[in-house]
Amino acid sequence: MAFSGMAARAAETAVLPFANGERPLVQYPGKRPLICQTARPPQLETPFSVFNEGIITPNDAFFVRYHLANIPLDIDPAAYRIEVKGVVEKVLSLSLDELKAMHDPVEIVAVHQCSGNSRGFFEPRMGGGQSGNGAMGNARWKGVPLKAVLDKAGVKSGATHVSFNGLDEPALPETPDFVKALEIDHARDGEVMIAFAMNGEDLPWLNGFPVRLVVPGWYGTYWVKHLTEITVLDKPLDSFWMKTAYRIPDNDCNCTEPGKPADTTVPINRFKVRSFITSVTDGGKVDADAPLKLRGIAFDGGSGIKEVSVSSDGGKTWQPTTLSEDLGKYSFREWTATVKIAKGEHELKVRATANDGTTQPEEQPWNPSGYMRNVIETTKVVAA
Ligand SMILES: Nc1nc2c(c(=O)[nH]1)N[C@H]1C(S)=C(S)[C@@H](COP(=O)(O)O)O[C@H]1N2
Ligand SMILES: [Mo]
Repeated sequence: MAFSGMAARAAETAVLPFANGERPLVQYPGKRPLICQTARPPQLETPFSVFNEGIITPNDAFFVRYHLANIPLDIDPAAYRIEVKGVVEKVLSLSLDELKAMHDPVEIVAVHQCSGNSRGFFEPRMGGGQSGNGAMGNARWKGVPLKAVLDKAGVKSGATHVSFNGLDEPALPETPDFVKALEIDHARDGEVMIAFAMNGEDLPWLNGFPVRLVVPGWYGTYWVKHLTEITVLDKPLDSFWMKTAYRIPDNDCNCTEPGKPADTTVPINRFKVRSFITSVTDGGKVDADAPLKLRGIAFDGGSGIKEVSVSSDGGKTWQPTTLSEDLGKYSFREWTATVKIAKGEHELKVRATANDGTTQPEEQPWNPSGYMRNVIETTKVVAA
């Protein structure tokens, strides 16, 4: 199967709500027009209005992120193999059929989110993709538990980590290949999955066809696409993408003073709790003195959403919202509320609390890479 790798440029431009936020809309095969961050490799962001359409993000609207310019353009599913090697009893080379036959398929609804989702909102700004809030999505993933594959290979004692590599390769020899690792217990928790389907269809090409890793509750950097190599290790992975990139300050706020490097860092891990209003856009006009229905989404790193509150007076007072159907602790959770506001300008705010007791900060702590943004969001509206 071949993928053209070419995008058509849509007529419109998207404007993300921060300085230098103009982006072309581009349409790749299998995708609707999406916000283009970079073309080579493709880095596409979901227009935020998509999150108001439903709790599941459609495959053709799902965001795309790659690091290396040479993305796979030709994949033969019949010849595709996943190698399982390293500190194992038996090296495996699995075809897609063998993978699927290994275990009854499991399904999980889980949010996938780039570490740098919302980076463009940080003040002061930092380098890296200047994303709005669309480097995230929620899908129903179907696949085989990674544990079943590791058990089949037989993990030897002394194993500490498992690394994951996909088909994409650096264009230049000096660029390090994109390889990521999880600790062995995490890899064998039964939830980490080798997914072959998303929302009832094959994975879209740009989201990792034919198989990708799904690491529920963890930032997207671990969700390796076009997965072909699984290596069981007896020491941490020595890779640029683990030892230098995708690390966060090792302190309670995972933050530093702007411009100051962290004393010590750790690999990025679980999502911080977030929530958004999706039914009203910033700067929108609403009716004064009439019931205003609000709707939005919330999620966290896997404890599940306990409650979501909204404020229509800039955070002075808060009222509870109603949570809709629970699709599982890793999924977006829809919330709704009705507020009434007088004529004039108002700041709507939304704040989620997770079952683990964590909630969102009023001020966004800063970190040098612009990861893990989760400040209480503010949506300004004018009631007339
Ligand atoms: N093979 C491969 N897998 C990858 C990456 C990559 O560059 N190559 N990027 C990672 C990062 S940082 C993110 S945020 C997600 C993006 O997944 P998506 O393109 O399906 O949205 O893929 C992850 N898996
Ligand atoms: Mo990412």
